[in-house]
Amino acid sequence: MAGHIKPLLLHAHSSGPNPVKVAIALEALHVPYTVKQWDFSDNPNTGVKGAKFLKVNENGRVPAIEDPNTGVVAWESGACMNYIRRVYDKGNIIGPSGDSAQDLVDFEKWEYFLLSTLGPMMGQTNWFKHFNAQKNNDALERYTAQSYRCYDVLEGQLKRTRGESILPGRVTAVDYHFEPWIRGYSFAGLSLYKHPLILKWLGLMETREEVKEAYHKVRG
Ligand SMILES: N[C@@H](CCC(=O)N[C@@H](CS)C(=O)NCC(=O)O)C(=O)O
Repeated sequence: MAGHIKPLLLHAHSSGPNPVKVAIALEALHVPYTVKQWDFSDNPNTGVKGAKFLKVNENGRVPAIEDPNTGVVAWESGACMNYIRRVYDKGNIIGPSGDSAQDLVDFEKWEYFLLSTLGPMMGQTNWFKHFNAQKNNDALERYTAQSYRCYDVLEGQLKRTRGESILPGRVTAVDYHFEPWIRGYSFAGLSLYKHPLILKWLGLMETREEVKEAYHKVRG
């Protein structure tokens, strides 16, 4: 199938977590793609807040994808992931492993939990730990505590599979959503000492071919 597909263009950044999850999904489905790296500046030619990139994503964030096979442009990692699944995962390799109404809701609720809660809490933890111009311990403590709260929720879910995958059955796109965020735990100043199943799950994810190849292509 991959032989008939023109490579998608994945707009990315060399260290941000969100583009990697899209690359992992493309790797898992053997969909060809090329990576274009951007920086976080407003440089008109190289930055995500510059005129060139804003024509692709007016929100000035990566990832974004352009698909020459369909003409579709997508941004927001959740929209990119779901587009890729709808168009390129006809055999349901990375989607929900069951098809009951509960299976579909379970898949979406874990996607949305990462997109709306765990990712943003860790993102703010990173911001107040590394980038905010003034030290703000209250904010750092608040987002650190919220990140750990999310880790507790994830640890509880992983008990259902003894840390093999977030949803019972097999690894899915849900695991791909979480992987780059959880992998960045120590950069955020967090520890996995109290979350042994998350640590086990992360170790398993790191051994997977689609994960290794995605990091190789996006981060070099
Ligand atoms: N909700 C967005 C978040 C995208 C996002 O914040 N991406 C980061 C890189 S991982 C970015 O482009 N940051 C640029 C900036 O903060 O200026 C998604 O899931 O795609």
